[in-house]
Amino acid sequence: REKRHLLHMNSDELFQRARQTIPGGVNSPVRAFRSVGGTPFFTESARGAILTTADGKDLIDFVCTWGPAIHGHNDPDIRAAVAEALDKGTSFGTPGPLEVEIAEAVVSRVDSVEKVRMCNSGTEATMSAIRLARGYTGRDKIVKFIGCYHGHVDSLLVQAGSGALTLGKPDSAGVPASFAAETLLCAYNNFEAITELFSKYGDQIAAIIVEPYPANCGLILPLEGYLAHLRKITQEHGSLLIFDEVMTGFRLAMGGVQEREGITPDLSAFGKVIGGGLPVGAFGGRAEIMDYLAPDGPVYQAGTLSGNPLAMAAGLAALKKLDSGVFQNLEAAGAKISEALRSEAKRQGIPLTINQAGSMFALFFNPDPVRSFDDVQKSDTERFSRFFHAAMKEGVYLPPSAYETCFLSTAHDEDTLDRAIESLVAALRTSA
Ligand code: KE4
Repeated sequence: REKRHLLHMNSDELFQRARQTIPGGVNSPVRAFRSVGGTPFFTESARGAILTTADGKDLIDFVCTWGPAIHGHNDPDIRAAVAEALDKGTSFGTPGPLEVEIAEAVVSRVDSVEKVRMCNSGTEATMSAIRLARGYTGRDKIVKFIGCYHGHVDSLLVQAGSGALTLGKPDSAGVPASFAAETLLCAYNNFEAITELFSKYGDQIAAIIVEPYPANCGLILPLEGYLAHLRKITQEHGSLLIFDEVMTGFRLAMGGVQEREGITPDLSAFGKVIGGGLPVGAFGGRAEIMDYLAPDGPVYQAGTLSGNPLAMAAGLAALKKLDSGVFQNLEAAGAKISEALRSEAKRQGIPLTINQAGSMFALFFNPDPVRSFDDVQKSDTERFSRFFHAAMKEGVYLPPSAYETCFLSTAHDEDTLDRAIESLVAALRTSA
């Protein structure tokens, strides 16, 4: 009776109930709608580009579960692959053939990756990558950029983006000052600042970790030559360059941003798409560095469910469905919706800047170009909140924070996109 009852509650009832046993009523802060206000809706089911809420509403989804659903929700091929794996059991705690298959699938798609290790989230991937960089170089300092978010790793929750930024507390409680002291902060897209940082600390810096296209403070694109500058300066000082491609990997190109920009990082972190909707993270790079990992090397890293067959089956199915046509279609869809909204905002005299790359785009209520975290901060987040709720009324679910990025999937077909554009244009007008 209890369970049946839960399934028939509406979102408000579920949220009140959830808050009694789950902190904030959510299992991840950004889902709580704190930054846009109101109470979150609960999702009952999802298919293609549509989320069906516990209130029986269908929403066109531009969050795509924060990236994984590049083929849309409930993709039949991914579902079939998981069902097939399920028949054989769920987790063996021993190596299995699917792990070899997905490792080879990653290595064959990302030039900079010679060896890769699976884990269970993007956070584990970045946490492991920085531990490996410290073990490999024997150095302690890590450089991250203000506004970038790499998961809830203690030493990276310093001036982080995403939920940390949304909550207005970029630095998390519970992180000892001694941990944060090993993290050096820098402004993204500022050539001099990173050069100066390295001239001061270069020989202590194990690595730079960077979202090559920062997507946890809205979406920011690199200035011409900036990523090459990071590559050069790390090489000059014997530090590693870690690309956090948890969001962009296998989404913005088969080989992610490193393929788009022609930059070879030393290590990369992956997640989201590579799990096909199940919990997966991964990190990889040159064999010479990856071989420092236990059991061969001195850097310990582990995970009970790392490489579990269900998640590997989902991830493999998602990777196998990716081809150049998918990326071309997603690029065209991203450009189409961005262009449509830019021209409508212009027509309505609304100060709206949209940064877009492939199937990712971010909306800033800001009359000027947004190329740095400082520019992001000048955007009107209050207006974003009004727009978010107006879009919801029109049946479109945008990320519930101005510090996130919108995602498209291959399920956002022509008709869905046109309906979404119509709704968002109406929402621009009603939220003026
Ligand atoms: P997870 O541990 O949440 O799987 O991945 C952490 C992570 C690492 N690196 C980047 C670039 C990321 O964007 C993320 C997670 N992204 C957020 C969305 N901004 C996940 C959503 C959430 O926190 O609920």
